[in-house]
Amino acid sequence: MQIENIATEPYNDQNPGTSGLRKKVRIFQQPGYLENFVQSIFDSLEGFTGQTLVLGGDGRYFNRIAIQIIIKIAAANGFGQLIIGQGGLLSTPAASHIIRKYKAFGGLILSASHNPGGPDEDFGIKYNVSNGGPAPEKYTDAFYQRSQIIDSYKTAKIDDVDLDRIGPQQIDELKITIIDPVTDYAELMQSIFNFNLLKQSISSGYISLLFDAMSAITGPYAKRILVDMLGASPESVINAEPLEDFGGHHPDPNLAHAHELAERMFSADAPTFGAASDGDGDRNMITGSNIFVTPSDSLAIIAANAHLIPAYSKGISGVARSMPTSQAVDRVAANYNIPCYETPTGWKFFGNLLDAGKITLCGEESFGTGSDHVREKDGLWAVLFWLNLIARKRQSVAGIVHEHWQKFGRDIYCRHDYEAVENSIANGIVEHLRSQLPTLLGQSFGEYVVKFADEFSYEDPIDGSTSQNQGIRIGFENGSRIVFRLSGTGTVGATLRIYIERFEADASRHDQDAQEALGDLIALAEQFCEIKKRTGRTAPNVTT
Ligand code: VG1
Ligand code: CO
Repeated sequence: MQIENIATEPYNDQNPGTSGLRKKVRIFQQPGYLENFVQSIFDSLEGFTGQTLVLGGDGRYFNRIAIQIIIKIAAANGFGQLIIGQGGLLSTPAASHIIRKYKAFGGLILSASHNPGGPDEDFGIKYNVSNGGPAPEKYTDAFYQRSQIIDSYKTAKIDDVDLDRIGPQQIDELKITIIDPVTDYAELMQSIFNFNLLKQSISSGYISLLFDAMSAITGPYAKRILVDMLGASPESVINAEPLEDFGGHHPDPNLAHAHELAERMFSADAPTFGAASDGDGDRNMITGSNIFVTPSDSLAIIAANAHLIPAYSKGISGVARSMPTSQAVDRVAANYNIPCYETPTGWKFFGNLLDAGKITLCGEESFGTGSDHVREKDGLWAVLFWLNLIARKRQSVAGIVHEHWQKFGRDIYCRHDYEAVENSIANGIVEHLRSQLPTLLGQSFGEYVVKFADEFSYEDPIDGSTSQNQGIRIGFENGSRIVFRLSGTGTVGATLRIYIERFEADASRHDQDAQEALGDLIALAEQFCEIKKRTGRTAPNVTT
């Protein structure tokens, strides 16, 4: 194999965010841009000579081109085997599973997840380590450091690889194995859930379902698992064909973006269960006939009922949630007497807890839920979990949710996103919030008395690593909270996220609309951050 050393100039913006490096496609298309970042990753790693690298993406625009580039760089850097999903496709949770199952050294996942795709939209790349999870910050920091001084990358002079022919191919000392992207993952799901019970519940008509793949990666996974294996009708999976531009939509599973699903689920002849996933298949939105389950509630309900699912029948060791996720799961943990960890936003912070067996389940308010079966959040896993729960409990989604609130109370919750805010304004807002923190303690705002006001920092209980500035929190004596954070996944300006929650114990008040029930806290949030005042906007871009 002939290897070339290509001279290159560093780019100064290759700092990975919450979940890998995300930029506009046109930025990735600059000469050497992708090459520099991939070589910076390999330069920061040790011991991979002859080892296996997993490679796949969500199929968005630039995926196939990027994969051919990466194959050549990986070959030149001495990997022994590349395992690649057919057509260059792998969902994020499937990639995590394949890294673990085939004991790979790591993997590169090409995705900008819920961000739109296409020539004028977003692309992304993320490195996952040998446990199958996103590289922790000490790795991503090293990649960035290296990218700032890189002066050459290595590439192998080999032909493009046929990504569509399943099976092994040998190129000199490098083995390339193209695998079906779905098979291993489907087997894993079958080992976790009661597929026989699900088949019966679907064929008898007890469960009718609708899954929106949003023209993204989960289409082939949902068709194989829900239709072929569990017997759902082919029409129950919509937008099932992965498209390079996701049909021009945001592949983001929420009521605003999954509107086709939302309309059906809130109509008179709604199916019993509806769900959607995102661009790379790690997020999930759960709905039932005329009900939407917030991701924070979904995590709590999953934790409370895990013993009903075959893989978790012996119980769960503990749970974790990201800081802005509601405290609903904390109540379940306290009730079951198991630990509950609070981590910064991003799945990379769950890896150590999962590896150490401290937690079995974890989740985020941003439509992410998962367990120790992989080291990523997993959209279809959450869908199957809910289906298994409905079948096992013989209850509707609404029935399950209301029963949960009866027992634990309801943490009424919402998130407001202000997208593409000018960076200077966004930074000004953060500075303004920061400046108020020292004086807020003990102050009263109507019925709300400030109990704590700080910037969240985290010390990993397993390796002792610390992460600062992970969001501004204002907590009140009655358990309510307002959290402010800037997004680390956007590609245009800054996105301010405002997370608001209040606990309601009184079951007669559980049916309130969240925006109304949180009205006074929403107003208080504006008083603290002044986003409307400073931007002239009148409403958030997205409310979830
Ligand atoms: C967002 C979510 C975060 C999630 C991340 C990656 O990050 O808030 O909870 O882990 O996206 O999800 P941020 O920094 O924009 O708030 V995915 O499905 O886009 O990889
Ligand atoms: Co995603």
